[in-house]
Amino acid sequence: MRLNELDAKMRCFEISNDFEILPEIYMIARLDGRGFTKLTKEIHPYKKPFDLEFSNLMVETSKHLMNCGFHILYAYTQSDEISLLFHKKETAFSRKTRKYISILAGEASAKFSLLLGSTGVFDCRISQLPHRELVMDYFRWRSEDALRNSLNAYCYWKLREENKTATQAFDFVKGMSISNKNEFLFKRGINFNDLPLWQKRGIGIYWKTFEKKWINKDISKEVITKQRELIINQELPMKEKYFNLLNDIIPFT
Ligand SMILES: Nc1nc2c(ncn2[C@@H]2O[C@H](COP(=O)(O)OP(=O)(O)OP(=O)(O)O)[C@@H](O)[C@H]2O)c(=O)[nH]1
Ligand SMILES: [Mg+2]
Repeated sequence: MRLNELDAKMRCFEISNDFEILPEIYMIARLDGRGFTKLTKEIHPYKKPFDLEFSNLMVETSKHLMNCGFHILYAYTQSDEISLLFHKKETAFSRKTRKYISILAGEASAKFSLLLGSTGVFDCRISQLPHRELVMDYFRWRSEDALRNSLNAYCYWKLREENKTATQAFDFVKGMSISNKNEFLFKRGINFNDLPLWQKRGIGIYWKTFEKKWINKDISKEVITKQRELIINQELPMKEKYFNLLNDIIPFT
């Protein structure tokens, strides 16, 4: 059998499950650290429940993903996860999910591992959202998940400091209302309202375009070009204000 015949014969086994996301559908990839409970405890002990150094690694990894060949409008990171919103008109790799999932998981794992100095692996999944309101719901979902996890994590680690076992602490937190959790922390000197916003709401990363003046020596004239830079927002707003921010970031066409 000639090579081109063998190629045709074998290729179909590789691509039979290829799936291309329909045009105009919003795509959001979410990457999540694999086994980061162990990594943040045993391999690289980080401060509990939040460590700025760990968060910075997640931000740097998110920035890298926004610069690795896709048209990504917005990255959102909290805990060990990163969500990436693609431009609606993204056409890279004919919108094949296997390409997005494998490349992003690979890029995130490689970048994070280099920054960390040991292995840190990410999985990746993609949500396909048919309209803009669902994109807003998606980011509200992750933001509210961050807030709930933050309150729970502060309570959990306080209880562990007070010599409760992991199961006792977990069950105790599960049985408390939100106001009881706030009160529980307040009695122990933590005002949850005063904690840094990035710990409660996560961090948003998006592009800002600005004009730069420079001298073009060839024509001896000042010229203005448009450039872009990444904004790291560690004080994301909530509710309507968050939707307004997202509306500014996501083009309507
Ligand atoms: N110490 C510390 N741990 C963190 C920090 N941010 C995230 N983590 C930990 O990262 C883990 C993220 O949770 P999960 O993704 O559910 O747990 P996982 O072990 O990664 O499990 P899989 O994702 O299913 O592989 C939690 O255990 C958090 O405690 C941090 O700033 N400091
Ligand atoms: Mg994880």
